[in-house]
Amino acid sequence: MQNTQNIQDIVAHFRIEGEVDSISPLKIGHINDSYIIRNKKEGHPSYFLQRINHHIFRDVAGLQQNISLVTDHLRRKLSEAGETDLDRKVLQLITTTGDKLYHKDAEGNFWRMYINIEEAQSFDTITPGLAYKAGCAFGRFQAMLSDLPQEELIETIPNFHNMEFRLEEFNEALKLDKAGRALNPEAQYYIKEIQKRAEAMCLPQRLYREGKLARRINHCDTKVNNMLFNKQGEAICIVDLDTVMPGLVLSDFGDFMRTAANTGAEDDRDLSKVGINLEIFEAYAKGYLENAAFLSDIEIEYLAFGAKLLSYMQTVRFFTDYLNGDTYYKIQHPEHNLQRTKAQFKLLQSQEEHFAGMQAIVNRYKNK
Ligand code: GN1
Ligand code: MG
Repeated sequence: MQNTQNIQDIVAHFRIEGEVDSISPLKIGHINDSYIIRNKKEGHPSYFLQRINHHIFRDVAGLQQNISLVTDHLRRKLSEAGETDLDRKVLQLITTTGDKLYHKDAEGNFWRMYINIEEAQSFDTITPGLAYKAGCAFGRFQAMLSDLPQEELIETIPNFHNMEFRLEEFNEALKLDKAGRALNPEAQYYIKEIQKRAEAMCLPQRLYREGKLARRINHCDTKVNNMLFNKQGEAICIVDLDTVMPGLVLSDFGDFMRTAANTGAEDDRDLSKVGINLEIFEAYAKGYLENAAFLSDIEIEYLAFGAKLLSYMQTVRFFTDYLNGDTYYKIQHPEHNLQRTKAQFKLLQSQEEHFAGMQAIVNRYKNK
C-alpha cells in the first residue's frame, strides 16, 4: 500500500467530480490494492481506486478494454430492460484526464478508478435466501453477456481456469522446489492427493477440445464476496471484472460454490469446520438454473463437477504458490498458502462424498 500523498497525486490524474475528502485503503482481494476516495462535496460520488497487479495482469490496456466493453454492454442491456440507477448496478469506469482507461505512474504502477457503489455490502458467508439471489444475478450476468462476441475480449490471464495448465505449473513447481518445501511429509501427502485426481479433473478440458463443451463469456472469479447486495438484501452489482473472459460455465458455477457453499472459510485453520453446505448449494443452483436458459444439456450435466473442479483447482493453485515460495497470492503468515491448501482440499473431499446429492439438486432444478 502507498502513502496518502502519493495516492492524492494519482487521484489527480482521473476525471473526478468534487473534491477529495479522505482516502482509505481497503483490505479486500489477494491480488490488487484498493482504496476508497471519499468526496468532500455533497451530491458527488465517492470513488474506488485500484492499483492493478501488472505482474499478474500483463496486458493492462487489454484488461481495461475488456472491462470497458463488458460494462458498456451490461449498461446497454439494463437500460433496454428499463432499469434505472445504473451506476449502482454496473461498474462505471472513470477515465483519466488524458481520456485513458488507466493511469501509469512514474514508478510503472497501473491504476484505475470506478464510481464507488455506496450503501452496498458483500459477504464471506451467506444465507440460502441471499445465495438464491446471487444465483439469479450470476445467471442473468452470463445471459446478458451471451451476445457480446467473445473475440472482442482478450484472455486477461491466458489459460486461467485451464486445469491442464494449472497442473503443468504444479509439476514445474514440484520439480524446481524453489522454497525447499516439497519433501516434508505434509507436503508429500498433498502432492499424492493432487496427483491421484489429476487425470479425472482434466475431463472438462478434454470435452472442450472435442467440441462437446463450449466456451462462453464468464466472470472467472465468482467468489461470493464479488456480489454486492443493497441494505434490503437485493443483489445489485457484480464486481471484480478483471477476469471476465471466455471460459467454461462450470467454472463460474463451481467458484461460487467453492466460496459460498462451504461451512468454513477458504483458509480455515480448523478443518473440522470445512465442508459442503448443501442448503446454499441448492439455493444458488435453483436461482442460477432459473436464469441461465442458454445452457446446453451437457453444460448442465457438468455443473456439479464444476464445484469439485474449482476446489481442486484452488488446492493446486495455493499449493503451487506454497512450493514456489509465496510469489502470487498475498499471504498473512508464512504457512498461509499451505493452510489454504488444506482447507480447500478438505472442502473437495466433502464435495466428493456428497457428489451424488449435488448432482440430484442440479437435476431437480434443470428445465424449470
Ligand atoms: C484471487 O481477486 P481475488 O483475490 O478475489 C484469484 C482467484 C482465486 C482467488 C482465491 C486473478 O481472487 O482466481 O480464485 O484469489 N484471482 C486471480 O481466493 O488469480
Ligand atoms: Mg479477483
